[in-house]
Amino acid sequence: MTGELSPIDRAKFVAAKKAVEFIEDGMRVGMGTGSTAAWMVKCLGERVRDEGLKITAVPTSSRTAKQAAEVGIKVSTLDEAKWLDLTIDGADEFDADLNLIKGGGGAHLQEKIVAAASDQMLVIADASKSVEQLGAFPLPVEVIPFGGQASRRLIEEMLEDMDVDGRIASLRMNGDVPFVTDEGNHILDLNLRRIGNPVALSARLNQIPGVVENGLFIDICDAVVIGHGDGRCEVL
Ligand code: ABF
Repeated sequence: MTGELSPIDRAKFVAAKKAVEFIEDGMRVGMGTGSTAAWMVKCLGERVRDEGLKITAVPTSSRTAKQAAEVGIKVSTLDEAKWLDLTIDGADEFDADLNLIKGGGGAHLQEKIVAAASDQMLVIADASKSVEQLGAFPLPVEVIPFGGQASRRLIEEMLEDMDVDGRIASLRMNGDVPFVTDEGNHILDLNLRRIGNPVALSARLNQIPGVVENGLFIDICDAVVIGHGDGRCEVL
């Protein structure tokens, strides 16, 4: 299945394959979203099929639920599973403290709920996602559509007080219309360039009415499996 992989896909694949080795029979597992997580779903599907691995699997998006069904993984809801042993998900950026930016795929709300309801969260990523300081990747913020312009203004005003280098919030589009999340909300992408204090920023964002959840994952991730284009992987 990996014969002609590009270096970037090989990096994602080896990270995903390594992470799936941590899954044991009977575990309740959260399945992330994105192209790296898609490799994880594929590898997990193989273990279910070839080894008869029995798991309770909870997807973090409609996309992942669909892919899971395609590879023969029966999915449950988080409410059915109640609590999870392990969640494996991708990220847009991670730093040395294992803080993350997520949400480039627009699924960070469900991803954060699922990760927070897990004993352990394992991130899988290629090495390009490693950063000294978070913020080069635009920070996704999920907002309810009602009063979206006012929420955007309040966010930009709040950013004046924050230790960041950029302060522009852009409504994510899908062609000519706003991008809509699985929960029916919109996404504002904050072009911050550098986030000096992710803890403070995350708290301030989530205090703004209309903000549902931001893409900063602070103290949620337990380890990162980093894949490299030559097939090596390491655990941070
Ligand atoms: C999800 O997928 C998101 O939270 C993150 O934004 C994205 C990473 O995507 P990819 O693995 O395609 O880079 O985990």
